[in-house]
Amino acid sequence: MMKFIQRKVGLWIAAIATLIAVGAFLTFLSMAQAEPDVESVEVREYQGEKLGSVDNFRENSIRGVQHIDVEAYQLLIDGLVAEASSYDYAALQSMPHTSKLVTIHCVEGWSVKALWEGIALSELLALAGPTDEANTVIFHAADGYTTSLPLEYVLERNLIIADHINGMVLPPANGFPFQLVAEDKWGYKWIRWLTRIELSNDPDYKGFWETRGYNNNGDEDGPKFGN
Ligand SMILES: Nc1nc2c(c(=O)[nH]1)N[C@H]1C(S)=C(S)[C@@H](COP(=O)(O)O)O[C@H]1N2
Ligand SMILES: [Mo]
Repeated sequence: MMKFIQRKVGLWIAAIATLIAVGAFLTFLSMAQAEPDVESVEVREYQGEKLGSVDNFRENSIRGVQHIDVEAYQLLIDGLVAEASSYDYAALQSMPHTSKLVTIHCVEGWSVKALWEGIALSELLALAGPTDEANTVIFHAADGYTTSLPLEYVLERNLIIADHINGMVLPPANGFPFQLVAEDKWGYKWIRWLTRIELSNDPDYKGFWETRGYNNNGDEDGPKFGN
């Protein structure tokens, strides 16, 4: 009798051990076969240069992080242009992209060096055709934020609107779907959650922080306040 029970227990243990082994093997197989999710892995070094991280940004948005519905998203280009136009996210993704290593400096004292990838504004503006009077680009965002830059600066420096940072799709906190990479300008010129690019003939237009005392040129090596 004792022997019989021992044999039965032994068989059960063998069966359970087999099940566990098979389970572990199947789990291993599925993990080994899973495609690595490239888009969610942040690049932290580029051509030998250390990059900052999306975790280094300090969230100080005027209305908190915006969550944009990519299906409904439209980027409007209007104002002093030959033809106003708007593009959905898929159309913008199919446009040529370029990369730039640029550091963003906030007037509050922090900075982050990152690899930005996106669409050259010169491309988008060429499609719209700014009129001869246009000299200023006013940017509008989903949270009501605005800022502006001289058209000449935008074209000469070949500014991009980024949809990727450090090899990842821009996270919501960083302005998904697009953040302006306003190189050499203070962080308040780097508008996030961009929805509209308006061509204007008003070089004195002042955006959200500019109307609250921040310098309208916004040059990193210039004054932070006043004009
Ligand atoms: N739409 C929008 N864009 C914005 C802002 C904002 O509040 N709303 N803040 C600006 C400021 S002051 C900075 S420094 C940069 C980066 O801000 P973050 O650190 O909160 O990402 O985004 C800029 N773009
Ligand atoms: Mo800022």
